[in-house]
Amino acid sequence: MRFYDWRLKDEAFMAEALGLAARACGHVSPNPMVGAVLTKGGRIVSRGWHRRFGGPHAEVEAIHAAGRRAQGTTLYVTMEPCCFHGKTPACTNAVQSAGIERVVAATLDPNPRVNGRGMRQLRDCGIKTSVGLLGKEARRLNEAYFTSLRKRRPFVILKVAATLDGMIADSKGRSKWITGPQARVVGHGLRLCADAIVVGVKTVIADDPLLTCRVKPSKQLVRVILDSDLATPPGCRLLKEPGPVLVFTASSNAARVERLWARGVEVLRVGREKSGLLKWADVMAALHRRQLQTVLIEGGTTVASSALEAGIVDKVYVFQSPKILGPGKSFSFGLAARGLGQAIELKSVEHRCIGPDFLTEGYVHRAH
Ligand code: AOF
Ligand code: ZN
Repeated sequence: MRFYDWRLKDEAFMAEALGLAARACGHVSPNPMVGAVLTKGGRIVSRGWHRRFGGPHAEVEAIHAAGRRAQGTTLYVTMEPCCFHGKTPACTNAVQSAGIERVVAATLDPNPRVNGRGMRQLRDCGIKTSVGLLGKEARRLNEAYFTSLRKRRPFVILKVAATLDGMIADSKGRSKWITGPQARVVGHGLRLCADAIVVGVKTVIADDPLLTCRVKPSKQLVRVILDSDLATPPGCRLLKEPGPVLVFTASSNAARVERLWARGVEVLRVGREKSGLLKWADVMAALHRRQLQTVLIEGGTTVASSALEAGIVDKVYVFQSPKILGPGKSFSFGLAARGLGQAIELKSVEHRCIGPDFLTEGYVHRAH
């Protein structure tokens, strides 16, 4: 019974650390979100989290907040302390000099410069260690970081706002507005946690979107347009908005490239599939090289269905409004016909009601 009590406390402290870590969503990439809690005698002494890229790490924040009270504490941290000097000094040294007695980490750090060495170093200097408490939750929180380091590609989220019959626009291409304002706010929140947002040129022409993150505290995403023939209008609104824009193309039309360069756009050439569409693998490789870990695809039809068909989507968010539209543009229109046995079946599915709308969230590939 006593053991059971401790286990519950352990979990509560780690859950607290995970909550702290999540506060940094959108502000630390390509670093992971990390939270830390120092405890003594079953009580929290101090808290910390990695707040911004280049800033102090979670453990250091917690140690700093505790001051001399860090002596003899247990550290609950959502990822193994780092053991190398990057932009900031190694956390293992800080943990050791603060006199921390025990370190409980939710996961190891997949960064090859750490990857178990942090915990080993702590053990070697007599600190009690354990790894794995709420590990699944911690891996899920940093799913983009783990995917980027382990699979050497970005973590890809597809976001769709559709009617009950799966339409993302009417037959004339109009998509404003399918879901209600509350669902749109949640959809916008996805941009906060993303590093890049991807749309097709048809969406740029039809909707003239800004593709910015307008929830607070806001941040700049890299805006990406897939534009085989360089049809992006140089006068479109998103080019007037500050922040990086990447245009992927298969065209070598120098005049069009220069017109976009003049607007501060970076134009990158990639290969074409037999279908004529740009090669997703090339696009993903380029985004990975830029350390963009979370890539949010916002459609339309060609982009959404070709991404699903290419198997590059990790997670899907479908916001569904209770409307039946009849023939329009369905987000899966470009998928090859398949039998029910071959349908793309989401895993670890969660559902939420948002005002009158309904959100289905799930993973295309095996979840954590
Ligand atoms: C930790 N605690 O809070 C975070 C860690 O350049 P730096 O010094 O900021 O180091 C970045 C690396 O540190 C990052 O790639 C990852 O391996 C680790 N992140 N480690 O001990 C933290 N954010
Ligand atoms: Zn560190």
